[in-house]
Amino acid sequence: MGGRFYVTKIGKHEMKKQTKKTDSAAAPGPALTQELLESMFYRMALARHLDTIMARHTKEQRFDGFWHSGEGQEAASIGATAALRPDDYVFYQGRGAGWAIGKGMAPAGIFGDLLGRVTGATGGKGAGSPHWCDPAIGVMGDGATLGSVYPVAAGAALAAQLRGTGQVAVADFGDGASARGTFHETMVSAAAWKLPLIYFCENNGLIVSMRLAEVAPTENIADYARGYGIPGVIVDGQDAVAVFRVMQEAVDRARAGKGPTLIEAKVVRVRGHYDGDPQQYRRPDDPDLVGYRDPVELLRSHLPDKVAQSLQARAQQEIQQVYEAACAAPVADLSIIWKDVYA
Ligand SMILES: Cc1ncc(C[n+]2csc(CCOP(=O)(O)OP(=O)(O)O)c2C)c(N)n1
Repeated sequence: MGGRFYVTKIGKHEMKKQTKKTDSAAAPGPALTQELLESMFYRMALARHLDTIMARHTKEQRFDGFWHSGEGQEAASIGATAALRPDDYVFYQGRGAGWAIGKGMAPAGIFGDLLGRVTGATGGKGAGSPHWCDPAIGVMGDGATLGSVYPVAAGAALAAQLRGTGQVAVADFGDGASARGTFHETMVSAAAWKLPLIYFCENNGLIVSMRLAEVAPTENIADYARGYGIPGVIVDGQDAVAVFRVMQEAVDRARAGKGPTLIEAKVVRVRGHYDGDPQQYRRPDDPDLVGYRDPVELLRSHLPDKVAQSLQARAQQEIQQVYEAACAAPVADLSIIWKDVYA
């Protein structure tokens, strides 16, 4: 780690800031090669199969929580994470497991936490609720309190900026969570300090049973960016390659010290808010559902049939095995709730 330091003031704290980029800071993000497309497809298939199994599990077994399906929204998380380096941070409120799997997290830790088993990434603490994490690869966890991701992601981005590591932080959120004060408050500072922070909105137009259009002053979340002087980009969130490309541009901008970008991926929530949601507020001929394009099929079109088939079969097998192993693993002892508690 090279680089000269100068001291800057952030509030009352004096902090050392690097003036030169380090070797790791200069490292570019991944290019869209055939190998990367295959890896994206495999990860998307893992996320989809995990979702399918959780839907079945929720229906057939006793599940101590809610499964918030991400089916249909996988192109957003898989496309976005594919443009990141392993040491970049993701903080998400996303549905399903696409952000964690896209970043490279093993499904065993995810299932272990979901089912409250000792094999979970947090030793089973996340039972029923997606609180898994893997800080070693920048999977910083899911914020169950909407709006909690922005300040912590901004903090990670500030730390990366001060250390001069070239890392970026991503704050993923739903359209409903853009109404939180923390969204706007952090954007002021992130834009002013040119933090390497990417705001990533998965806009499915639904806030539980409410339509965004009923409660928001703007149709596009990306419009908010203009007020803070940062780029706001809208992308087809069903298309992982399109998402990858806009994310790559935002990442390059952030690493170059040019500050945040707000990306809005227009996505479709295929299932209920949670599995078991009777969805009385939604008809099967909802325009969203009628015009739905499956992100798995869209990504498949970039690969030879045989390759896609084999990757999908492997992913299905891996998820099934990991699920069975989690079901067979010991249930976590309640005393773990006192572990890793700092105050
Ligand atoms: C501060 C806060 N308020 C309310 C909730 C309850 N809640 C959980 S998800 C949700 C809707 C979120 O909608 P959106 O942000 O659009 O994400 P989506 O569920 O569509 O993915 C609400 C209101 C919460 N978790 N946190």
